[in-house]
Amino acid sequence: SAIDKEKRGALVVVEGLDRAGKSSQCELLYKSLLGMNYKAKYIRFPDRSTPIGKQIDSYLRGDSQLDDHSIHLLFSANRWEVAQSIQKDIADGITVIVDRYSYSGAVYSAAKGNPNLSLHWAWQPEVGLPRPDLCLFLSLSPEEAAKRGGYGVERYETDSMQKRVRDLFLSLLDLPHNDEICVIDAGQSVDEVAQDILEPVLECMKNVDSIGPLKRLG
Ligand code: NYM
Ligand code: MG
Repeated sequence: SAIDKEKRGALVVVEGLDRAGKSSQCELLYKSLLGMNYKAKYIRFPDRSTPIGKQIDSYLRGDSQLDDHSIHLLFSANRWEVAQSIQKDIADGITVIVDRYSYSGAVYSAAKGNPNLSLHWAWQPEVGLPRPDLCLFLSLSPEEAAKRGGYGVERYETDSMQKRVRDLFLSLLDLPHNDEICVIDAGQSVDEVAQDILEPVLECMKNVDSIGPLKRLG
């Protein structure tokens, strides 16, 4: 049977620029896994429902101003507040699909160009969080992104910011310890992208035993 009580779940993160199609693809992946009788959950960051998430939401909408470091740490705290429940779900055999994670956290803050907020600084609060077994980066060229209609009205949704975010995302892919990152061409049709995502996810779920227990971000 697809459900194996011995097996832990997999921690699968979907990352990418705004408009790359992350949320639609997470939804499709979640439904596919349930349809195959796997135990799965779909969560997203920022989780705007918690008190910290409400502060983040207000900041993103432009209703409040915060120091770049403060908002950065709130985004990270918003992950730490569910870290234990993620670990529990994984141990209970549930595959957890995460829409944005520490990679967004580090690159969006570093992309602001604050000279006191480097990518290195931005990564530090993420150290120790559950480490994804697989990170799918939905890669979209700036040209393809531009075809997908206008941005929303939130902070960071500008061409110059997205370009810097894209460059920083790509630089993260080069890091030697990031071998769990898989680049997906998000410029394809919805079905093609879904297929390209499902394959490595099923492979990862099959192999979690050989990966061993859930690791932590270093
Ligand atoms: N964002 C998201 C960050 O700046 N840091 C983070 O840690 C996370 C998780 O929030 N433009 C930014 C990226 C997005 C914005 O996310 C809202 P979404 O997925 O569009 O709701
Ligand atoms: Mg967005």
